[in-house]
Order: sequence, then structure tokens, then C-alpha cells
Amino acid sequence: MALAQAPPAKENPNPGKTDPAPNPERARGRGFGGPIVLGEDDKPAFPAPPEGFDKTRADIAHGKLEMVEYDSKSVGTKRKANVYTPPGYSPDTKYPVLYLLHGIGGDEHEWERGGHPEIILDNLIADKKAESMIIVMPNGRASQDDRPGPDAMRTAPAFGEFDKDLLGSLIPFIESKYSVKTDRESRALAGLSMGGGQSLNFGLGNLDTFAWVGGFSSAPNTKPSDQLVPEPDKTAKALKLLWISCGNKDGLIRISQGLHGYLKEKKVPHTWHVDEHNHDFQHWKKALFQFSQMIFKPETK
Ligand code: FER
Repeated sequence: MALAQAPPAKENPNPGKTDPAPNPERARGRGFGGPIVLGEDDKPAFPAPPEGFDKTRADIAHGKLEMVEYDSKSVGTKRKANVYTPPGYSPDTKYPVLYLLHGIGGDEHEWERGGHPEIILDNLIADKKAESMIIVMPNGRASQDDRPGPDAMRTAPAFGEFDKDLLGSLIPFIESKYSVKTDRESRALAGLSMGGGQSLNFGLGNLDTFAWVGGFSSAPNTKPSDQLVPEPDKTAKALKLLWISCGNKDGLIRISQGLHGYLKEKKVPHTWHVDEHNHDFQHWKKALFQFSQMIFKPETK
């Protein structure tokens, strides 16, 4: 679900509860999440992407999107994932893989519908700014009924179950179906909002599986910082990139600010990027544009 295109927020139906109301109407509108207090570190780490970064170019090679189905052992159903293979994908080459996760109202279509990663990556690969990579966009709601339904907030617990499906079924499936590299430095995990929280929780919790981790506008499902990074030296040593970003008009920014502050105090290297956006695909597309140029590159760390 493209949050940016959602109707404006209604009145808070829970006047006694200000932070944040468990109502998807508010989650999709402006001003949800709570008050925003910006600190001196809360600024852009990168300039805005060039004009046209997200526009289809006729003069370059294009990758492909395909919807695949895999057997999920932990959920007990067949589940779908939207897979981008880069221009010229060939079984003679082995590719790194970015697992890219959606938000509370979304599903396996959300990134394609709202963010067009296939366009952003086609352009970056044509300009030799990103590595040729596969992007897997699964459904992060690990339950038999994995639709957002009329009250997506109610499906939040299923997002917490997705690590078993990701590690136990989806990654093995992708590694059997596609020609991919299978070392940890060839796997990245990133996502928006609920998917940002999942990426931090599951990525930082599985350093033997992922070396590149990104949270874009991460939601309150993000674990407390001392649980995410209980051993700062170990995390610092293992990770090639830890990316945290948020818009400065996003009421959830305190989640990312809190993690940035903790990492700074514990001296864990990370990228902290704050732009001028709200909780929407303007931020998420730009975050993907930057993040995807940094991953799978030897010089990033
Ligand atoms: C919440 C506010 C927002 C929450 C989740 C979200 C689990 C997620 C928003 C999104 O994915 O866009 O309190 O609790």
C-alpha cells in the first residue's frame, strides 16, 4: 500500500493515546507518530538524488520483475515474493541479493507500486553506480492470511514472525532458484517502516547471514537499541554497512534518533541520514537510491 497516496489522517480516535494511535488511517496520514524534536546530527548525509533517478529511461537495458512462490515451512503455506533480476541476468554470473521489506499496510507489491526499485536500480546499474544485484520483495506478514485487511495494525504481530520464514524458507528458495552468491557479504536486508524495524531486528540479530542492514523510517516494532546491539564491538566488526534514515517530518523519527544516539555512544559505525520528507515513498525511494549504491562494494566500510 502506498502510504503517500493514502487519504489524509482523520481525527485521532483515541484522544487519550497520543503516541502513536494504533489506527492505519493515522499511520498513513501526516503528523502521526508523535512530536518531532530534531537534534544537531539530524541532517542529510547525502545530497538529494539527481533529477530523473526514478524515471524510466528508454536508452538503457532493463531488468525484469517476476512474482515467485515458495513453500514456507514456518507458516505452512505457499507464499509470494516479487523478484527483480538485473539487466542481462545470466546463470553464468553469481549475483548478490538485497531483501527489501514493506510497511504495515503493504505486501509483496508495495515497493514496486510505490517505489519502483526496478527503475531506480536499472538507472544506477546503467550508470555503473550500483552493483548488478537481485532484489527480493517478499510479504513480511508471516501468517496464513497475509493480507493487510481492514485494520493493518492488527497484523503487526505477524511481522515479528517473519525471521523464521526469511531464514528458513525464503533465502534457501532464492539460493536454489537463482544464480546468487551465498556468503554473508553478498546478502543485504533493508526495509521501510515496519520493514525497517524487521531489517534492524533480523539483520542485527543474524550477523552471520547479513553484512549490510538498512532501516528506512523504522517503526515502533524496532527492538530497544541495547537488544539490537548488545555487543557493540562485535556488531561494528561484522557489519559492512548499518544504514539508518528518516524524514524530518516523520513522527516516527524518534525511533531512528534513539538508535543513532546509542550507536554513536557505543562507537558503532553507521550512516545516519535525515532528509526533509514525511513517512512516505519520497523518503524511501531516495533512501533506496543511496543504500543500493553502497552495498556489495568493497570500498564501503
Ligand atoms: C505504530 C505506528 C506505525 C506501529 C507501526 C507503525 C507497530 C508502522 C507504520 C508503517 O509500517 O508504515 O505504532 O506499531
